[in-house]
Amino acid sequence: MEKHLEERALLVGVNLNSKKDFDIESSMEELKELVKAAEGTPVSTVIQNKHRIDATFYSGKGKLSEIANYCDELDIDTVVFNDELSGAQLRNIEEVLERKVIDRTTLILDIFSRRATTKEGKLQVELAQLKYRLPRLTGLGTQLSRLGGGIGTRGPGEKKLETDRRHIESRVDEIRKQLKEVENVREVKRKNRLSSDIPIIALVGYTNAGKSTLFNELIKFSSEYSEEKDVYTEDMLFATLDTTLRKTNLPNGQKALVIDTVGFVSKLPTHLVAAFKGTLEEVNYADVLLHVVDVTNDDFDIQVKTTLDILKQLKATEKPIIAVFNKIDKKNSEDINYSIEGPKVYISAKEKINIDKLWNEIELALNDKFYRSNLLIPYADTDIASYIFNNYNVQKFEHKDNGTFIDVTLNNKDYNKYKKYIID
Ligand SMILES: Nc1nc2c(ncn2[C@@H]2O[C@H](COP(=O)(O)OP(=O)(O)OP(=O)(O)O)[C@@H](O)[C@H]2O)c(=O)[nH]1
Ligand SMILES: [Mg+2]
Repeated sequence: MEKHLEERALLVGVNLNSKKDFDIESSMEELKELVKAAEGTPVSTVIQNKHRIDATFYSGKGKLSEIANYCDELDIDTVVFNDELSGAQLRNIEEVLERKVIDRTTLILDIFSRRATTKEGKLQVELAQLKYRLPRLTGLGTQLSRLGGGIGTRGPGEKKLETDRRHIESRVDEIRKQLKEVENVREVKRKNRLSSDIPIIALVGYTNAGKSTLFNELIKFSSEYSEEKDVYTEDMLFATLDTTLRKTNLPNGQKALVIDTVGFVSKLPTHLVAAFKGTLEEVNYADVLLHVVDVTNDDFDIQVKTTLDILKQLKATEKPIIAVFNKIDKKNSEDINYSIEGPKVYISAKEKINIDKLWNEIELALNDKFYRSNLLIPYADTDIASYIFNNYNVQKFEHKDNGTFIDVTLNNKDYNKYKKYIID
């Protein structure tokens, strides 16, 4: 029973004036982008200054009747709140506004649900959605009976939600079991990867920073590269969600793996972080993290903090992290005075500026792991020669009288292991 094809959204935020967070305008601007990413139409924005969030109505009750009037005037379908709402808040607000009410968490979950393409991704989002809905069943009850479609209605079917808690709980168990299986497969793959000792480079950062664009640039160095290996890039929040892993080569010839990961956002729902733990934990197995930052965003400093906070939650801040200030085709690097720990590089992934400098930093970060070596492997040890051929990009080789000569850059472990074959 939709009146129009578009879903017209009114955005509501409370300004708490806390200094460490995004200022309210930027936060609402981001909410607008999130609504667009969920294919809604942001029509207008309401901001209320308050000392704290109202436990009953989120904004004040007076403000809410004002919002109800706007809704009529502007022909609003859906009211989107900039924070997570409790079941009681949802119910109360909906009673006053008499239309669909969703919060920031539902919006993000909805976008994830649209973007997930792998079985694992889909299960993870559904798990997060169910965990979000479980304590809000009563709040959502009234709303769901009137829901037509659109944002927030994807994922677990509404019929399922109307049934009791137990039904949801058993679905949660079922998903957990299925996820466990997927995780086991992932674990096996991961073990294989780690045992081969090929270094792993993981891209992390705020959504829309340019991770996937850089990823596509970095994998071009693989001898096996073809365009269909590229991942999707778009000027849109959460363009890519599923983790992608591809082979590449460092300038020194060493093989490496690059991982593109899901982008972060402020107020990333905790259930989502928990549900995506399996995917996000990939960063823990990386040898170096490239923290991609969009310097054209006025709030990139807060985006950096948000990203580092989430990495801390994942216990991934012990890794070497290279700060990659991206999009310098649009901004002078001299104008970016931001101090950050560890190495940093200014690049443009899109215009391919300073990619070589980035590679240098990557090699440096992995440095203690690599040694250019000339080996002479006797024919009695051909299994070792074939191990090296299978796992490294050999620079040069020659079959000599007394064995195979190989010129190769070895990692630390193999260098120590095969020291006895090294010749000058
Ligand atoms: N001007 C400019 N734009 C860039 C650069 N790198 C990426 N972009 C653009 O930024 C937008 C986002 O790029 P993506 O690579 O999709 O970003 P992402 O970090 O993967 O984003 P999500 O997958 O949505 O988290 C796209 O429109 C890119 O074309 C750059 O160096 N300069
Ligand atoms: Mg991406």
